[in-house]
Amino acid sequence: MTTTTHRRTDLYPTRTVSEPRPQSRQDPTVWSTATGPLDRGRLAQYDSEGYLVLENLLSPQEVEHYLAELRRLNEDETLRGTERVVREPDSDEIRSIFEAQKISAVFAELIHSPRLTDIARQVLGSDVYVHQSRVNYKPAFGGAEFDWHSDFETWHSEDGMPRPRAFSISIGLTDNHPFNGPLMVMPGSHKTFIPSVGETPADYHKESLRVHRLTVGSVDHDSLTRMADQHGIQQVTGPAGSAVMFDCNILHGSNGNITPYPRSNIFIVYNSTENALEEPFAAPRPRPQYLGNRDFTPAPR
Ligand code: 6CS
Ligand code: FE
Repeated sequence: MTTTTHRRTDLYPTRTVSEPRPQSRQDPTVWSTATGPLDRGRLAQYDSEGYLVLENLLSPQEVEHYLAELRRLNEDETLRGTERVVREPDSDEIRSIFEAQKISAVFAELIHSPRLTDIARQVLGSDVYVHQSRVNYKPAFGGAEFDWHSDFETWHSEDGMPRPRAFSISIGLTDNHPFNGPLMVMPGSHKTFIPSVGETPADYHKESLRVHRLTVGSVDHDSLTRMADQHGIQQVTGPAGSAVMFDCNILHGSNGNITPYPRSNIFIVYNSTENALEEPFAAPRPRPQYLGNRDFTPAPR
């Protein structure tokens, strides 16, 4: 009797490799030429740079509405002890709250609104669903940095996302100044996949979401230096209500916040329903639902 061990194809091997040898992205950034909320020029810019600023996505009234909800969640004692809430590494302040669409009807309405999902369907060329959402508070007087990384490297390794057919929209609920830890990206870096060296420990997310320095899933310094030299580093700033969409594989990070001004954003990750999660490509078991959604029901149109 012959046994065939079915070994699936891993297009982006990482954490199981002995050295961080960069590879070219094997997939498009923009998956369709369909018309939609973004015109051809903006689509071309997003394809080339890997990110795009969406000015005034929210009106000042909407910003107030969502900021009030942000404050309500911050005060919600029932939430504080749950695994969805990640604290700052150096204080008891909240760093992130995950799966906002499940714990807040107010944010669920925004996260599922066609104003966002129409962009996602246009760029990803299919129906979409929410892979992950989080509110990152980056509080005043000490909100910690987020080390350089590729989201896709984590979502591929730990959530089983096959291809980079997903992107995030980060919406500023407070002003993102140059000085209070705004997102930084390396424009164009999304077209290179840089593997990380080092096996994923069990339940790694219990550590990785709140540390100053990533141990596993980090980008080695030689690769970071080469990519920064090649692509540059762009700070993404803007008033509350503005947003930025960025590809799942673009190298990004953000500095800490020692100013009196919080940098609080809501991040929403849309994945193509044709890129549904499988078993992790480099982790002992899938991460919990609130980090890697496994209900692939398409977002309503
Ligand atoms: O592990 C994750 O899914 C999260 N970690 C980072 C640093 N960015 C993406 C996501 O929020
Ligand atoms: Fe990230």
